[in-house]
Amino acid sequence: MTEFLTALVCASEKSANIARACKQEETLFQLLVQEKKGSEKNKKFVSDFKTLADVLVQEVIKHDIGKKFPGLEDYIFGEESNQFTNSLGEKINVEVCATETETAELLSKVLDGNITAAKLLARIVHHDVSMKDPALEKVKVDIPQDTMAVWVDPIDSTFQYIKGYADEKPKDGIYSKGLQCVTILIGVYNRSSGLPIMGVINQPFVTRDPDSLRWRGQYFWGLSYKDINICSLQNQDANAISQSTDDQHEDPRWNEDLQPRDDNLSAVISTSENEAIKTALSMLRLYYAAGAGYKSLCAVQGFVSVYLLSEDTTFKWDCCAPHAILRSLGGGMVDFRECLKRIKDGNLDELPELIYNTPVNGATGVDRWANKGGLVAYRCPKHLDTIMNIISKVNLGE
Ligand code: 2IP
Ligand code: CA
Repeated sequence: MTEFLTALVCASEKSANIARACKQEETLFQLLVQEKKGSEKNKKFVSDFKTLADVLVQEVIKHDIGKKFPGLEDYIFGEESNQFTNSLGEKINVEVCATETETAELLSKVLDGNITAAKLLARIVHHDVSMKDPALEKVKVDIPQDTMAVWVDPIDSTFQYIKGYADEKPKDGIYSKGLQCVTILIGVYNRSSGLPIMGVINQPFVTRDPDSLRWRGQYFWGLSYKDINICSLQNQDANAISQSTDDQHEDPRWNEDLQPRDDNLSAVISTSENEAIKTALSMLRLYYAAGAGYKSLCAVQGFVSVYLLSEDTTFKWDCCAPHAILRSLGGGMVDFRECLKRIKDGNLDELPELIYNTPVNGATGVDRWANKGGLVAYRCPKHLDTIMNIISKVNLGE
């Protein structure tokens, strides 16, 4: 498993390089933006965009993982279709070709003949990223490849990516908008149970060097399989994992040091959240932030007790990776409406975790993979319980 998780992290790092490269050159970036239409479109937005970065990143992840783990490429699913239309109206299927030169030629068609930009991107696409992460090397778990499938969100918060605000100031570590809200999400789930197993969240834009104006990013990973729970944050947060490989069998669910220390409950929500929920949560420390992946990351990092969304505007690819990481930390991601119902019925013994292998009955297009009942992402089950109890007292006006 070391190899598999390392491959996911490497793919996310290569993807982050592509995301940063596409952003670096504003004129190039303008060429890349294309509006999504029809069933591809998220109904939440008046217009919904995909960028060449989204499409290329998704193809790179599919290609790199599929090459290392043959057979898995047919089980890697993503948000984007790989078709792109250039300004001449030509439809082009973006893919990683056998050689850098061929990829550059293909990309130059999408980039209206801009061969310099195409070559630059092709170089990154074909440049192998290697990784020295001692924590990753300790992950010795055997998971049969044919039980796994993957959800990819190549660029979450495309809107913030396109806007590209670089000078936002965080409040208690949380950015309400800006490039910091952009994430790349790769989540692995079990094909038959639909439960998440492992995930990588890559945040390509975290700090910017004031002289070179170049961005640096960071990544987080987690694995939760049978009784094994291991997460990149364990080393940073609490130094909880010792050098022995056997320690990965210690379940961090019981490690208090890994739980958010703040008893002062908090939540992060979308600015478009239902007013009744906003009012109910205003008794907590309440933050607003863009990006489903980024808000989940705030819960992963323990910046907030929960990320809560009452609407159906996130999808499987938004949640699988953060959900796996939260599970590895003793938390999870549940269906908001089902959770509310069970709490009202006094029956929250079993949590309604989100699952990733079942489409929404009768839905079409992207809505097939929507998280229909909304979601709550949490690290500490006790905090989830308290916050859901608060919400259960509120009339949501439905
Ligand atoms: C979006 C993105 C949005 C989010 C929406 C997601 O994914 O994360 O930011 O809305 O739910 O589906 P909000 O920021 O209001 O939470 P994408 O950018 O990949 O379409
Ligand atoms: Ca998304």
